[in-house]
Amino acid sequence: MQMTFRWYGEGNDSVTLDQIRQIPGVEGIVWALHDKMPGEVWEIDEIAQVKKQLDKYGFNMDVVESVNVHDDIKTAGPNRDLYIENYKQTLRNLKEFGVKVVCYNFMPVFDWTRTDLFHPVGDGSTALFYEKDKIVDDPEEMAAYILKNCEGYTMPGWEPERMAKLKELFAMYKDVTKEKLWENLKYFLEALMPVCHECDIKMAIHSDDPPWDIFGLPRLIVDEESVDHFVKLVDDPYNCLTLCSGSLGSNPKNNVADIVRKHCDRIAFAHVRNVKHFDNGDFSEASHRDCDGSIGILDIMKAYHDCGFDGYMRPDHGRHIWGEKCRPGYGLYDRALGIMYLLGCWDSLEKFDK
Ligand code: DNO
Repeated sequence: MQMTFRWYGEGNDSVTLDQIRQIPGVEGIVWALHDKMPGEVWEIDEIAQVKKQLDKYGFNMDVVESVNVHDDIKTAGPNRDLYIENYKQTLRNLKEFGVKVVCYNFMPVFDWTRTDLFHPVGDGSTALFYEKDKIVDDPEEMAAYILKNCEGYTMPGWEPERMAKLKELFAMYKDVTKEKLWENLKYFLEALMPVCHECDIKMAIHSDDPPWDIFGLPRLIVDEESVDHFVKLVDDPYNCLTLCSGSLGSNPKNNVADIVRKHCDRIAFAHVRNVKHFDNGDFSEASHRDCDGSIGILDIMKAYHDCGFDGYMRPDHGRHIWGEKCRPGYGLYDRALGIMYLLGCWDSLEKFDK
């Protein structure tokens, strides 16, 4: 297992590479060109700039999160083949810098969704929170809330340019049923696989967050059955998963450790975080410590270890602690504590659980 840390880029993150270097065990930076709109080619000189920044601190750039997928690809729109060609070119350009894994998602319109980005946890810290009853029928209100409360940062998937066209986006998805979305995903991946082989880059789909339909939009990667379906849909070692414990784990019926055991060979990238469930279906994000949430972080870490997981891992969203001002879920302090917890589990397993 190789530990990594997500960083949004110079001038786009409250956290610096110099700080990340001081967290024990971080080998790679999970990065992206965040000013690129879905569908645009990532150019060599743009990637080279990030490489230069990371080289200075000795970090690798093996994992990209995310190269976002254009809505025309998700909806089989008129320009999907053009955007797929652009995606292939981006993969070829990333290969020049040794990138090994590209994380992406296939969620319609929105990326991850929460109703409160700074919800008091009770100990003076705040965390991302999902109140089920708030996600009913007004996506515009949700988008306005997210744009207003993201501390001035652009949240991937919630780009103001896209949110301004929400009605058009919803219209594009009007006839996209779950079956159609699966078909469009298959078409996209089948087109990419030869290039993935050529470039030795794994495509790693992120689990849908939350793992159920929202605002009437279908979501695919939501439970064990859908993960089974996904790996068979395009049965290729380069068609992989970014298995996000917190996303899948938001549904109390999902046993994430079981999914890890079943599909470990297809997990290229592991996001590990904890979630606390409430009886009414709401959930709050929690510290990475097992007993602070409901999803069994220790079981998950043991499952990865038992399977000999040799992919990339990162702590996921943290709480906002010690008064830190940062991107929602992406401060320094709680994610650094998260890493220490995950590495503590891993080191113990390595030593005592051979
Ligand atoms: C949330 C992230 C997601 C993820 C994308 C991948 O914090 O895990 O936004 O990066 O869904 O495309």
